Amino acid sequence: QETPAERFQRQHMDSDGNPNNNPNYCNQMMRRRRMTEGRCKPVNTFVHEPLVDVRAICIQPNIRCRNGQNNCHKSRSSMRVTDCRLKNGSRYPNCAYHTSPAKRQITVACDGNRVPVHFDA
Ligand code: DGP
Ligand code: DGP
Repeated sequence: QETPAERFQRQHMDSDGNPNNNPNYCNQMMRRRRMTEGRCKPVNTFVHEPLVDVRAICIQPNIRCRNGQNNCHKSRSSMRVTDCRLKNGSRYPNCAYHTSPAKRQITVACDGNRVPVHFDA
Protein backbone atom coordinates (compact mmCIF):
# COMPACT_ATOMS: atom_id res chain seq x y z
CA GLN A 1 0.00 0.00 0.00
CA GLU A 2 1.26 3.46 -0.96
CA THR A 3 2.15 5.74 1.96
CA PRO A 4 1.28 9.46 1.93
CA ALA A 5 4.99 10.26 1.41
CA GLU A 6 5.19 7.87 -1.55
CA ARG A 7 2.03 9.36 -2.94
CA PHE A 8 3.54 12.85 -2.72
CA GLN A 9 6.60 11.68 -4.63
CA ARG A 10 4.51 10.01 -7.30
CA GLN A 11 2.28 13.04 -7.80
CA HIS A 12 4.76 15.89 -7.38
CA MET A 13 8.42 14.88 -7.72
CA ASP A 14 10.20 14.90 -11.08
CA SER A 15 13.67 15.96 -10.05
CA ASP A 16 15.36 15.20 -13.36
CA GLY A 17 12.48 16.22 -15.56
CA ASN A 18 12.66 19.22 -17.83
CA PRO A 19 9.42 20.31 -19.50
CA ASN A 20 11.13 22.98 -21.58
CA ASN A 21 10.11 22.71 -25.21
CA ASN A 22 7.78 19.83 -24.51
CA PRO A 23 4.17 21.01 -24.63
CA ASN A 24 3.10 17.40 -24.02
CA TYR A 25 4.94 17.15 -20.68
CA CYS A 26 1.77 17.33 -18.59
CA ASN A 27 -0.26 15.11 -20.90
CA GLN A 28 2.39 12.42 -20.58
CA MET A 29 3.27 12.87 -16.91
CA MET A 30 -0.28 13.15 -15.58
CA ARG A 31 -1.03 9.81 -17.25
CA ARG A 32 2.29 8.15 -16.35
CA ARG A 33 1.90 9.13 -12.69
CA ARG A 34 -1.66 7.77 -12.61
CA MET A 35 -3.59 11.01 -12.11
CA THR A 36 -5.88 10.38 -15.06
CA GLU A 37 -7.48 7.18 -13.77
CA GLY A 38 -11.16 7.47 -12.84
CA ARG A 39 -11.06 11.22 -13.43
CA CYS A 40 -8.74 13.91 -14.73
CA LYS A 41 -7.02 15.56 -11.72
CA PRO A 42 -7.71 19.24 -12.52
CA VAL A 43 -4.55 20.95 -11.18
CA ASN A 44 -1.19 19.39 -10.30
CA THR A 45 2.34 20.69 -9.84
CA PHE A 46 5.60 18.82 -10.50
CA VAL A 47 8.81 19.94 -8.78
CA HIS A 48 12.16 19.75 -10.59
CA GLU A 49 14.51 19.90 -7.60
CA PRO A 50 16.32 17.19 -5.60
CA LEU A 51 14.12 15.34 -3.10
CA VAL A 52 16.41 16.37 -0.24
CA ASP A 53 15.74 20.01 -1.03
CA VAL A 54 11.99 19.48 -1.06
CA ARG A 55 12.15 17.53 2.22
CA ALA A 56 14.11 20.42 3.73
CA ILE A 57 11.05 22.64 3.30
CA CYS A 58 9.57 20.73 6.24
CA ILE A 59 12.00 22.38 8.68
CA GLN A 60 10.72 25.85 7.76
CA PRO A 61 8.24 27.42 10.21
CA ASN A 62 4.70 26.07 10.25
CA ILE A 63 2.06 28.07 8.43
CA ARG A 64 -1.61 27.53 7.77
CA CYS A 65 -2.58 25.27 4.87
CA ARG A 66 -5.50 26.05 2.58
CA ASN A 67 -7.56 23.44 4.46
CA GLY A 68 -6.98 25.25 7.79
CA GLN A 69 -4.45 22.78 9.21
CA ASN A 70 -1.17 24.27 10.42
CA ASN A 71 1.26 21.68 9.05
CA CYS A 72 2.30 23.63 5.95
CA HIS A 73 5.75 25.07 5.20
CA LYS A 74 6.96 27.47 2.52
CA SER A 75 10.29 27.03 0.73
CA ARG A 76 12.88 29.73 1.34
CA SER A 77 14.12 29.65 -2.21
CA SER A 78 12.39 29.59 -5.54
CA MET A 79 12.07 26.16 -7.07
CA ARG A 80 11.68 25.00 -10.64
CA VAL A 81 8.17 23.64 -11.12
CA THR A 82 5.72 22.75 -13.85
CA ASP A 83 2.07 23.61 -13.44
CA CYS A 84 -0.36 21.22 -15.09
CA ARG A 85 -3.89 22.49 -15.55
CA LEU A 86 -6.71 20.67 -17.32
CA LYS A 87 -7.72 22.39 -20.54
CA ASN A 88 -11.18 23.88 -20.74
CA GLY A 89 -13.52 21.41 -22.38
CA SER A 90 -11.25 18.43 -21.74
CA ARG A 91 -13.42 15.49 -20.71
CA TYR A 92 -12.47 12.20 -19.07
CA PRO A 93 -11.01 9.89 -20.29
CA ASN A 94 -9.34 12.37 -22.68
CA CYS A 95 -7.38 14.40 -20.13
CA ALA A 96 -5.63 17.25 -21.95
CA TYR A 97 -3.40 19.62 -19.97
CA HIS A 98 -1.72 22.99 -20.30
CA THR A 99 2.01 22.77 -19.44
CA SER A 100 3.43 25.88 -17.72
CA PRO A 101 7.03 25.93 -16.45
CA ALA A 102 7.64 28.39 -13.59
CA LYS A 103 10.09 29.23 -10.83
CA ARG A 104 8.68 30.20 -7.44
CA GLN A 105 8.49 29.40 -3.76
CA ILE A 106 6.27 26.42 -3.00
CA THR A 107 4.22 25.39 0.04
CA VAL A 108 3.87 21.77 1.15
CA ALA A 109 2.25 19.99 4.09
CA CYS A 110 4.52 17.67 6.08
CA ASP A 111 3.71 14.80 8.43
CA GLY A 112 5.13 14.11 11.90
CA ASN A 113 8.24 12.56 10.37
CA ARG A 114 8.94 15.81 8.52
CA VAL A 115 8.32 14.45 5.07
CA PRO A 116 6.08 16.15 2.50
CA VAL A 117 2.64 14.59 2.09
CA HIS A 118 0.64 17.26 0.24
CA PHE A 119 1.30 20.06 -2.24
CA ASP A 120 -0.56 23.15 -1.04
CA ALA A 121 0.57 26.00 -3.31
P1 DGP B 1 -7.72 26.93 -8.78
O1 DGP B 1 -8.32 27.29 -7.45
O2 DGP B 1 -8.59 26.06 -9.63
O3 DGP B 1 -7.15 28.13 -9.50
O4 DGP B 1 -6.47 26.01 -8.42
C1 DGP B 1 -5.24 26.60 -8.11
C2 DGP B 1 -4.85 26.19 -6.73
O5 DGP B 1 -4.33 24.87 -6.76
C3 DGP B 1 -3.79 27.10 -6.15
O6 DGP B 1 -4.20 27.55 -4.89
C4 DGP B 1 -2.58 26.20 -5.99
C5 DGP B 1 -3.16 24.83 -5.97
N1 DGP B 1 -2.30 23.82 -6.48
C6 DGP B 1 -1.32 23.92 -7.38
N2 DGP B 1 -0.74 22.74 -7.60
C7 DGP B 1 -1.41 21.85 -6.80
C8 DGP B 1 -1.28 20.46 -6.55
O7 DGP B 1 -0.41 19.78 -7.13
N3 DGP B 1 -2.14 19.91 -5.65
C9 DGP B 1 -3.09 20.65 -5.02
N4 DGP B 1 -3.91 20.02 -4.13
N5 DGP B 1 -3.23 21.96 -5.20
C10 DGP B 1 -2.40 22.54 -6.09
P1 DGP C 1 -2.12 16.89 -3.18
O1 DGP C 1 -2.84 18.00 -2.51
O2 DGP C 1 -2.37 16.92 -4.64
O3 DGP C 1 -0.67 16.85 -2.85
O4 DGP C 1 -2.79 15.57 -2.57
C1 DGP C 1 -2.19 14.81 -1.52
C2 DGP C 1 -3.15 14.37 -0.42
O5 DGP C 1 -2.97 15.24 0.71
C3 DGP C 1 -4.61 14.41 -0.74
O6 DGP C 1 -5.17 13.15 -0.43
C4 DGP C 1 -5.19 15.47 0.17
C5 DGP C 1 -4.24 15.47 1.33
N1 DGP C 1 -4.15 16.75 2.07
C6 DGP C 1 -4.76 17.91 1.73
N2 DGP C 1 -4.45 18.87 2.61
C7 DGP C 1 -3.63 18.31 3.54
C8 DGP C 1 -2.97 18.80 4.70
O7 DGP C 1 -3.03 19.98 5.07
N3 DGP C 1 -2.20 17.93 5.42
C9 DGP C 1 -2.07 16.64 5.04
N4 DGP C 1 -1.30 15.85 5.81
N5 DGP C 1 -2.66 16.14 3.96
C10 DGP C 1 -3.44 16.97 3.21
